[in-house]
Amino acid sequence: MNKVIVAPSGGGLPAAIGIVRLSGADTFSVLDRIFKAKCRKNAAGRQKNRLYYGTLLAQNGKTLDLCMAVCFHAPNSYTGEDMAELYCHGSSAVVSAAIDSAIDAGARFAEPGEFTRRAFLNGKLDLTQAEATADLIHSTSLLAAQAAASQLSGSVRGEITRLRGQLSGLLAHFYAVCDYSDEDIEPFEYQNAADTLQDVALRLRALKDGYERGSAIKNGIPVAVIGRPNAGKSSLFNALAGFDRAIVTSEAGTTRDVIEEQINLSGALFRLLDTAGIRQAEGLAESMGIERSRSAAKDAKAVICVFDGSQTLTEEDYDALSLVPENIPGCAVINKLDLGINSETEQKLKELNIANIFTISAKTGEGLEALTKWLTELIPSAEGVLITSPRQASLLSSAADACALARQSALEGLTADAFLSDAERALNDLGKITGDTAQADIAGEIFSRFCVGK
Ligand SMILES: Nc1nc2c(ncn2[C@@H]2O[C@H](COP(=O)(O)OP(=O)(O)OP(=O)(O)O)[C@@H](O)[C@H]2O)c(=O)[nH]1
Ligand SMILES: [Mg+2]
Repeated sequence: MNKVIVAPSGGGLPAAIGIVRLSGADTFSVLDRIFKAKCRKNAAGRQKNRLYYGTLLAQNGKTLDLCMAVCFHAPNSYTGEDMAELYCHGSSAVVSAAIDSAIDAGARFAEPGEFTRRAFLNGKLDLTQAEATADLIHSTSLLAAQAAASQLSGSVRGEITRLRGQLSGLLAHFYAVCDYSDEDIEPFEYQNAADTLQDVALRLRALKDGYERGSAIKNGIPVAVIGRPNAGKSSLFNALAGFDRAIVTSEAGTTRDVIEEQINLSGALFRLLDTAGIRQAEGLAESMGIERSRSAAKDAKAVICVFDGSQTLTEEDYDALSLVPENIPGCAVINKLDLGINSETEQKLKELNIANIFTISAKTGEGLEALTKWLTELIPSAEGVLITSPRQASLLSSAADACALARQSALEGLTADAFLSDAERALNDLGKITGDTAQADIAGEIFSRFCVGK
């Protein structure tokens, strides 16, 4: 029998409300020792899923708080066990004393993710939904939250279960033909099997391909701001961030390191990266900084190359431009519009056939709207079943590869062993995604990423 666990489940304290959560077979007796409902009924006598007002008692029996409590009865609770939640006044003293009281009454402090682990073990959710729960808690943009919510409601689970069904149906048919060859069973056609494996592999690869979109939605879209010193990179970075995050001075070479700030645009998270100006470095720190600018441009999903529009172009400007990778979206920003734009600079940049050129003033904010609009166009589509977990993406790849090998064996008429072992490996990989065949250590790794109380 699972011991009762207790943990704070609300956010940072102080807050209006502090939440304490209990789960385990003896939850209601622990609750009865620490919470006395005003209606005088004990937990078992009260209605399920209903809030009751009452008195919360400290370890010494004195009144600690006047609060609300609710009981959820197994199996209709988050964990699938008997559960209770206390809604106290959100003081850290009250919440920690409430937990001490519960521990004194027989509970123990929960480990990180232990409530969700119990939910998983009780079949309330699978590993994709457990991962989605963690994603939802940590989401910092509307789109990330919606992607996690879709997975939590079973989008990945449903798709994987369907594909597993196709594979297991195939294998069951194969075994049935082998084991009961004298029965009246439809013959096993390798060509049909190869077609099914092809369908499954294609779908698995499509899901895996969505990981890049999913990961950008979950973790944010990294956008590097590069350019020669004094072009106004940090000024633009600050204007987009909405506050003076990076130091701006009239000295060339002010920014020495990559500075990151997260911004939300149209419900999506962007990770803006301000960088050191590109030029012949004057010292070790600057040259290391410039190396980091190069890496930031290389690893970003989009690059904004900033030019001082009031000046003529220099070699350094061309060096900066050469750092924009060809395979990702890039744009040129002609800055310092308020000082008047040098027509030669503008002309030369236009002649370079850069697809997106924006003329702005980081100082006055003029022209920023068009640049922001360009950024929002980088937001990947969140349509369809979106994979956001690297663990799931790698298992999808491995399962797709195994399906392709099984298909090849089926088509080439190799031994049944070769076909079987690959098809079973694919099935096993898909089982690991949902947790049906996950080893304890994988599940452990997932739940350790949770906060206490979830
Ligand atoms: N008038 C005007 N000045 C600007 C504008 N943008 C930046 N500046 C000025 O240009 C100078 C350099 O700006 P920064 O934002 O520090 O330039 P940077 O590209 O980050 O420079 P480094 O960090 O040295 O590479 C500062 O004096 C800014 O005030 C602008 O739109 N208009
Ligand atoms: Mg700077």
